[in-house]
Parts: sequence; structure tokens; C-alpha cells
Amino acid sequence: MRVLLLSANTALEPHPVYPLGLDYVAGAISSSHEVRILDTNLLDGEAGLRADIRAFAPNAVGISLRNVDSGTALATKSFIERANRLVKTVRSCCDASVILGGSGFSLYPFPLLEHLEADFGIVGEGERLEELLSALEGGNPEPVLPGIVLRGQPPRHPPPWPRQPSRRLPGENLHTSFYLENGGILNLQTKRGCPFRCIYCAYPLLEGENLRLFPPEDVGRMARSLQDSGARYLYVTDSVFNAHEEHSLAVASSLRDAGVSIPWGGFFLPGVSRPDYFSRMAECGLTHVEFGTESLSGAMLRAYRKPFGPEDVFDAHRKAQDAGLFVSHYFLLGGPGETGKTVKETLKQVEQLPRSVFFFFCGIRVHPETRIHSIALREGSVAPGEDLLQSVFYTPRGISLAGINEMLEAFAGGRGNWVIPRNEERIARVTRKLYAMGHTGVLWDRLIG
Ligand code: B12
Repeated sequence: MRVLLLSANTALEPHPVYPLGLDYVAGAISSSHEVRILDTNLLDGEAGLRADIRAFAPNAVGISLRNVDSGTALATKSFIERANRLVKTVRSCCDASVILGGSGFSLYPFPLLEHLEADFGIVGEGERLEELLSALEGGNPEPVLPGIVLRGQPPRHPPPWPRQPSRRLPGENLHTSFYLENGGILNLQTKRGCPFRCIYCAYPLLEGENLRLFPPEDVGRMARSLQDSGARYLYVTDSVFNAHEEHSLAVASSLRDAGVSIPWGGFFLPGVSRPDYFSRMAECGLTHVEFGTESLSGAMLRAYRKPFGPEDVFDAHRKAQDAGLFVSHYFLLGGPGETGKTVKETLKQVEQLPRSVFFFFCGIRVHPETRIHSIALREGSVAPGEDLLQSVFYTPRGISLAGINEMLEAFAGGRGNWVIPRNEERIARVTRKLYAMGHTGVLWDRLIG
């Protein structure tokens, strides 16, 4: 079969995100199929897309839907109508089966399959596409396989992909140039799964609850080949890079041993058990730490079911800075139990995290099957059967999201290292300009005063 894999994601903030998922999907398809990846970021508008589809004449088109929306309560951007147009364009150029996948799709498989009128979907890991292609080739139009979603049938989360994922090398893809020329960031996965139980998070649903560790030497080799392809920065996409401290240290060593010399970073939990954790990571080349801190109110961290408290945050911050790393913190304000008092507690203590950048999100996006969804249903702020695809956010009882934003603006007081909804657009514009001038990497380190 000729299989076309299309990346629908054209979001460019905070930086253009290389469509990593499609490398894994392509890497799992056997050589009996001809596979091509097209990235809508690289295409010359709709006319370019049509011409490419017609020239390739695919039998199956897999569309990667990474983001359904921007995930931000104030000024939400939805990406669904764009995806709708993309499916229509594909339909108008070929008779191929249209198969949806990706994290955005996996959160909303049933409504998206229906709304976009696609033929099939795959929930979770797209490595399963090969099985669907074989079934279609064998003339089975309604295959019942783990993870495969058919129109009109309720989807079920499949068990994790049982084999070691294998990635097609970005060097083989034409679209890699787009990312090299717009920030130079390529991405790297070192494991799958998330063992934490944070009430708002969909990661365990997307990747499974158990960690599946990739062999560190394989990760090192992949990182080196990304560098050899021209990457100027590597972003580790794991839900939490230090969820398994020993593995993250082994991965870091193997990056160093493979000769990776470009800067790299990822998401970390602000709680480390080894006192020398960050210094060892820094010795191996880690440069940027993005802490998923969420709050500095002990009560809120407990409400979110975070496995750390405010003291762990200060401690991890200090250790990362002592190791000479660039540090940022992500905050998520507006969860169950949030009040003016807890917001103030968080914002006041931010002062105790010197030389850092703070990204503030006001309002928690409610995704199906998360605990926050059950809480919102119980509290009555979300109605049973309410369409969560329409960017629904949790409303705390004790303070409005607008009220939180007002407090945030007052506390931020124009400081450049506090990234709040009001200055996001300006920072995005500056970042785009810097990328156009040839600067590379995540660039938030420039906001540190
Ligand atoms: C790392 C990450 C980031 C990093 C990315 C850095 C980088 N350069 O790569 C940063 C911090 C920059 C980021 C930003 C954003 N992110 Co983000 N991010 C993630 C995270 C944790 C991992 C994504 C990843 O790379 N996974 C590894 C790859 C291999 O997996 P994958 O892409 O999902 O692909 C697999 C399957 O989905 C499937 N698949 C993929 N495509 C296809 C196609 C077909 C046809 C098939 C069959 C299957 C298939 O198969 C693949 C292999 O198994 C996910 C959460 C998660 N755990 O998934 C959120 C996530 C994807 N992000 C999300 C969001 C919202 C965003 C932002 C919009 C947030 C914001 N306001 O800044 C931006 C958008 C950025 C952009 N330009 O697109 C949401 C998307 C859901 C939604 N609400 O729409 C997620 C799911 C988190 C969440 N809230 O639950 N993100």
C-alpha cells in the first residue's frame, strides 16, 4: 500500500514542534508498504498539499492530530476546524482510507472520528497502524483490533504497544529542514508511560501508567544522529524525564558518550532523591530544566495529588541552579480548592525562586476520564454528557479565573521573566523574530533577569 502520513500541527508556540509521533508510526510500518510523511508546516498552502497528495496517490492517509486546542482558558485557540478542512482536502484529492491518530485524537476519539468523518482512528500508540493496513489489504473493512476505532463504535484504550518502538530517522524526512530553520529544535523520547496520579492530567491515559524505558545506548545513538542531522537543541519529550532517576542518569551518560554536544532539556519533577542528581546531569550536557511545579501552596499540591511539596520545589530549584542549569517553573492555577489565599501563597513564594522563568497557566483544561472531570461533574460545573472537545475548563468555587488573572497581573508587575497570558503573544512574536534571525533553542533562558 502507499501510505501517506500527514502532520496537521501548525502551532508555532512556544516553538515549532517536530512531528515526532509520525517518525514512530513510520518506523513501525513494514517495508512492504511505501510510506511518505508530509508536514503541513512545510507545505505551500492547500494547493501544495493537493499536488503532493495527487502525485503520491495514497491508498491510506494517516493524519496526526497532536493538539485539539491551545489548552489555555484565556484566549483559547481550537484546532478542530483546521483539521476538518484538512480531511476535506484529502478526500477531494484521493479515495484513500482516512485514519486519525495522535494525542489530541486519542483524548477525543469518538467525537473527532464522527465530526471529521474519517474512516478509522487509532487510540494511543500509532505503531498499531501496520495491523490496520494488513486488515484493509486483506479486504476486511471493519477490523476489530486493539486501539482501532471505527465510526459508531465506542473506543477502548488499548494495552501498551508490546514492542520496543523504533523511530524513522528525521534525516530521512524533507520536513526536518523546517524545524532546523525555525529554532533548530528536534525532539527525543527516552521512555513512555507516566506513573503519577495528578488529578488533571491525561498523560497516563495517553502513554499508559507504567514506565517503559528505552535502552539508554539506543537513545544516545538517536540523539547523536539528530545532532548530525543539524539539530541545535534537543527537547526530551518524556512526560517527566526524572520519573526514573537512574534511567535518566544512564540516558544522560549515553548522550555524553555518543558525543552529543548541543544543549538539551526537558520536563522534570521538582523532587530529587540524589543530592548530586543535577550536577551529574549537567556534567553530561543537560542545560535546561523545566519544572512542572504547578503551585507553591501545600494544600493545592495535595489537591492536585503531586508527589512533592513546596520544600521539595525550593530544594530541587537550588540543586539545579547550583549545577549551573537554566531553570523554569510551570504553574497551573485554578484547581479544586483554589482561593485568593492559595493563589497569593503561590505568587508570594515565587520570589523565593531566584534567577528563573515562570510560565503561568490560569484554568485547568478538563479532558475526559481524568479525575478533574469526575470532580467537575460532582460539583456540577460540568454537565453529564457535556462536549469536552469544546475547550472546557475547570471553574474553582473559591475564585474566578479572571480573578486569578488579575492577581497574577498585579504580582507580575511587568517583570519579563513572568510569562503570563497578557505577555504571551509578545514573547511569541519576539521568539519568532529571533528564530528568523538564526537563533536556536528554547530561548526562555533570555528572559532570566
Ligand atoms: C513534550 C510535550 C510538549 C513540548 C514539546 C517539545 C518538543 N519540541 O517536542 C512543549 C512543552 C513545547 C509542548 C507544547 C505544547 N503542548 Co504539549 N505535550 C508534550 C507531551 C508531554 C509529549 C508529546 C510527545 O512528543 N510525545 C511522544 C510522541 C512519540 O508521541 P505522540 O506524538 O503522541 O505520537 C504517538 C501517538 O499519539 C500516535 N500518533 C501520533 N500521530 C499519529 C498519526 C496517526 C495516523 C496514527 C495512527 C497515530 C499517531 O503514535 C505515536 C507513537 O506511538 C504531550 C503529553 C503526552 N504525554 O503525550 C503534551 C501534549 C501533546 N501537549 C499539549 C498541548 C495542549 C500543548 C500546547 C498547545 C500547550 C501550550 N499552550 O503551550 C503546546 C503546543 C506546541 C506546538 N507547537 O504544537 C496537549 C495536547 C492535547 C490538547 N489539549 O490539545 C498534550 C496531550 C498534553 C495534555 N494537555 O494532555 N508540549
